[in-house]
Amino acid sequence: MTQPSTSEVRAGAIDVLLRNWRGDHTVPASGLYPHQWSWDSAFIAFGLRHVSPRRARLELETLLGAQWTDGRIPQIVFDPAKGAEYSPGPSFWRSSEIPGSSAVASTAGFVQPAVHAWAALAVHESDPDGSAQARFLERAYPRLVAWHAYLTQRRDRGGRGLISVLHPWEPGTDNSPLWDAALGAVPATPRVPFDRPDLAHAGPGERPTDRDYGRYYWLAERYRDHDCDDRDDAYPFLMEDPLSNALLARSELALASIADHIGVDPAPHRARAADLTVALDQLWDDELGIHTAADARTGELVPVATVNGIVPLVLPGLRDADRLVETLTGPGFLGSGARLVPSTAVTSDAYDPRRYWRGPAWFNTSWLVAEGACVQNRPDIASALRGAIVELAGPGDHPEYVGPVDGAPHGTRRFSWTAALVLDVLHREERP
Ligand code: 2M8
Repeated sequence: MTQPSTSEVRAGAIDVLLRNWRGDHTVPASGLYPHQWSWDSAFIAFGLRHVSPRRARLELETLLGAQWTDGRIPQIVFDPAKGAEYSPGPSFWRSSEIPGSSAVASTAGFVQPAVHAWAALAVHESDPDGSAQARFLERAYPRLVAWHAYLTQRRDRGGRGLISVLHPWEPGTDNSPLWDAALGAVPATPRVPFDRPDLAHAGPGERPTDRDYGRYYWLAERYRDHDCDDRDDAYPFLMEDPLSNALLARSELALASIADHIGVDPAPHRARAADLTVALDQLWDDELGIHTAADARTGELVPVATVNGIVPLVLPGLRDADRLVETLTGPGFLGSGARLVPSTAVTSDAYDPRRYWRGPAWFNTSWLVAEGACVQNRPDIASALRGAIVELAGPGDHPEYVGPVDGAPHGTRRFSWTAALVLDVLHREERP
């Protein structure tokens, strides 16, 4: 079979983004995910900026426009026309009844990782003149500051200088074995029965089980019924996630650059990024040679090696970076022959090459690890990962994720961040 040319690959990826565009945002995938998702939009913006910087700005502005008064950027901004097509949807969250929720959109109450400031800076850099004319950074900056303040002030539930996630949906790696032990303490029986429209778009062997979904719903009901107020002392799921903390720190560095651009003091952002980088040391598991999640109440580490623990490579000055690179290239991850980074180490008992976030490789986390490899002066690793991103996206028509070793496509197809990150990689390759 002949390999497609670079221009064919680019055209295929652009086509996905054009079809998934909904006028002021891009859906992650038209069937399975018919609304706007928070961190998806940030990754989409990294690619969309090479197609239309104006749309990339609008993508982020639509999301930032749905911010709550406490500063949170919601996990999902619902499209009212698609209400029943994803669950839990707007009728579950009833966000308009929650004090301080978005005044302009119906949204979920949870959040996702803070990649947005990093994406906003990248979008600006791809079209500085258009961005300046639109006063894009000036308008985004206060919202991004409020978003980070929400996380650092309201989500440091363990008091250890790290933010906590309140649900497996928040770190974006829903079904990762990192959450198994904590979820074990959550009842699997929410009060209201739930449906699974997701199973119409992906096989039950790939998505989380009904039992996991029962627990997801139980937590979401509890959070919603407390008006999404983070001060709920008996709430049973409070985890510190290395990926969420590392991306917040990386985005603080981006906020420092944005502050510089608009004539604001960048020093507090740099200081917060440095503090978070040091605080991440508490999540280092020396035996596994990787960062991992911890229970925010006890500080107890979850001894499982996952991609969440590799993402901290994106931070300059990370204490254990050399060992972490060894783990990345070792038998659990790229040393297994995997072309993209397995979501769970192939050597872990919890590894499953097909099921959601328990083994398969996602394009966004592999792209992040490639960024991290560059930060840690390993352009060889970055280049291999970026090559695999481009090669593995096409054959399954931009799959949501792939088998890490065989590259077989899984999940939904024509998935937006897969296409967007292909475009970003191609653009970097073109640069002198
Ligand atoms: C997946 O998560 C959603 C819930 O947010 C789901 O499973 O229904 C995850 O892969 C998450 O990281 C992603 O943002 C979302 C939409 O692509 O899908």
